[in-house]
Amino acid sequence: MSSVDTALALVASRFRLEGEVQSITPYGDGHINVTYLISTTKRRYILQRMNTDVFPDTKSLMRNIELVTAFLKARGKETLDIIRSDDGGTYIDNETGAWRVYAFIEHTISYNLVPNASVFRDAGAAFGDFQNELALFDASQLTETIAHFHDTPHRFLDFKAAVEKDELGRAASCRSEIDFYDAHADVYPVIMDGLKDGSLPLRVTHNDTKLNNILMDATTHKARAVIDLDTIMPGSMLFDFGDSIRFGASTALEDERDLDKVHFSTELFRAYAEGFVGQLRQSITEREAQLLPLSARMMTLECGMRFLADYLSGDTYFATDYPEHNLVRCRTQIKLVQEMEASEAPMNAIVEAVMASGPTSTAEHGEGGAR
Ligand code: ADP
Ligand code: GN1
Ligand code: MG
Repeated sequence: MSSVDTALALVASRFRLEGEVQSITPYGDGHINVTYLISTTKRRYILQRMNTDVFPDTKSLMRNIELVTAFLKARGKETLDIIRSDDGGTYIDNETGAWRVYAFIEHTISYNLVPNASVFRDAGAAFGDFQNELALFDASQLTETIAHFHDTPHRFLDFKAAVEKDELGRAASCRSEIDFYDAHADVYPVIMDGLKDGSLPLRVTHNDTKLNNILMDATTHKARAVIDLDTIMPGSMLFDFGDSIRFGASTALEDERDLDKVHFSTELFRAYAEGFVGQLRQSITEREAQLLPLSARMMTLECGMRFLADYLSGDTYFATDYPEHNLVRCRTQIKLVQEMEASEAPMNAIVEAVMASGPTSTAEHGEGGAR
């Protein structure tokens, strides 16, 4: 215990942990919360300092998670298990921030890069299944944790404001990236307009479906639990599909500097679509299916402009490891959008084929890699 940071040890001591704390170390690759792994003499836990700039209403955030995880547990699903604080609450507040603890979900892996198509197909099925579960959940109980989260036109206005302000004088060095987002402005309203005019159904969605927000079993590589439940809110199924493709159907990491390594893989797109649509065949509408390829582009455009806006504003939102980190991330997103644009016809054909086929079994497919 002597090697454990005193402030962290003090936080940990406020939760009902089994065993004596042996170590508390930084963990995972999330961009928003600060995550630690606690090892005690008995078991392991995840400790998180929640990002109260991003989620100012901690009480409502934790209430959402409490409600959703209780619901999922009752449905027999493996999910986050909130460890109570000494006063029986779901989190604590002190001068260092707002903190929560989850049971560590053992014997799992979260990937930053898809290892093979079959894992990605399974992730698609798990997020599709998660969507089905949320459809049974009474959404009126939920608080909206971040307003306008996937409102792309709204994100574009924020982006334009960051360019205009150019707080650090960085805009001149990323003119071509800024121009790229300006040139795509006509695409941004498509999903939001659909939600507004009713041509797309409003559902309850996860909204942050990147691959490292799902834990796969370390032995079978099958999906075990969908995690990072902070952004569960009303939304479009297209947000969940598109964001998974943005992150997972790339041949390289989100922050790969060498753009020659960054490619959009139509085979990974196919694998994910098979898994996701395979679960949602009963509820997906024709219009949603038609927009699946566009949703991938939309979420990649949106995330890229968020990275660039954060770069221009001084890296206050996403965690960064070096000064150009957000710009590097933005560039991978642009490369992916360009390749998605060039792949529109095959993507449409894949969706048509997936919609026309019956439920798919993972066993029918090989372990084909990317591309
Ligand atoms: P962020 O909001 O910053 O992305 P996450 O809640 O996604 O934070 O956690 C960051 C990472 O920590 C996840 O990608 C995952 O690898 C790991 N993680 C989070 N919760 C658990 C858990 N209960 N069990 C095991 N690993 C976890
Ligand atoms: C953030 O929290 P994390 O790292 O799983 C972000 C997502 C972005 C993603 C980009 C609450 O996800 O919206 O798509 O980074 N989450 C929030 O990697 O803003
Ligand atoms: Mg996360």
